[in-house]
Amino acid sequence: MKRAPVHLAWPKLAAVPLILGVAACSSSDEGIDETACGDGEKASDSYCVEYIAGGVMGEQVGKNTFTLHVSHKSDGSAATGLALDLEPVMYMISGMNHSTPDEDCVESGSIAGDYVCTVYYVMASEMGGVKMGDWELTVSIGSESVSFEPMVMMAMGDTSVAQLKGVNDTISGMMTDESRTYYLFRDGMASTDSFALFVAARENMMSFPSIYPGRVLNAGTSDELNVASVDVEISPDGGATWLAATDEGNGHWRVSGLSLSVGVANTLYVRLTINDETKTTDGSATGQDYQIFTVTP
Ligand SMILES: [Cu+2]
Repeated sequence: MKRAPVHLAWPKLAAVPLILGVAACSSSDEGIDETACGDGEKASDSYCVEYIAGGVMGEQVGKNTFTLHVSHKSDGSAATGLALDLEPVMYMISGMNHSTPDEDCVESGSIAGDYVCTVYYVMASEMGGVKMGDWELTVSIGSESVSFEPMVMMAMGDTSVAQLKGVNDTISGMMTDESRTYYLFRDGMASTDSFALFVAARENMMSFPSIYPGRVLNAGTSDELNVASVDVEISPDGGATWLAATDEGNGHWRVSGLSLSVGVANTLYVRLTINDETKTTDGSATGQDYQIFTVTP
């Protein structure tokens, strides 16, 4: 057997400092360099950001509350008093990229550097094993930002989100006008007495503002809608009686006085009326003018 030439089997003397240089660099990435962030943290110029999922199930379609822990890259200390801005975008396989509603982040009153954030996902990363696209969640801190790639699962069990559509309430579509879409998200767990919703609308593919009286949608465009009145109503008895939900601010609505059965799936009808137009499931005037939620207190 022929021996390999020495210069191929062993590094030349001149290559040794280069190899040592690489080795020194990788050891600094493992903790000696104090300006690096830890495993699983995302780094911006000044900060390290850790994403702490809100539940063991990870992210799902519907309401997701999670924590971002922010520390100073320079010394690892908790970074307090920051304003964090969220921008979720789904890059669809189909090419139809879009955002989803969110409520940004609120600084924790108990743990320094923790910020509690809420995103309402309208779509799963994959459905029934078929990939729909990839979510990217960009967190901006001043002029700096980091991005996470949450895997959003389909929701199981109780209804997490449903849509209703405008009838004469339309926005400009790619070809023709289309019904404005409203999203009704289950807002936390129901009790036997009360059930809460977060209501948002789609202004365009990248803007999903919450809905409450005084909100102006698509301001300054031909699609502008001044939301003067909002009625969110819930029927626990198949539409025989309707209970008005209370406006809790910023798109949060809660109905009380329900008598739901604990531990079993109850059926609630949910109706949305804006400026005296009741939204329907298909945007037609004769369409079903409520959505059905399965709720297990
Ligand atoms: Cu999507």
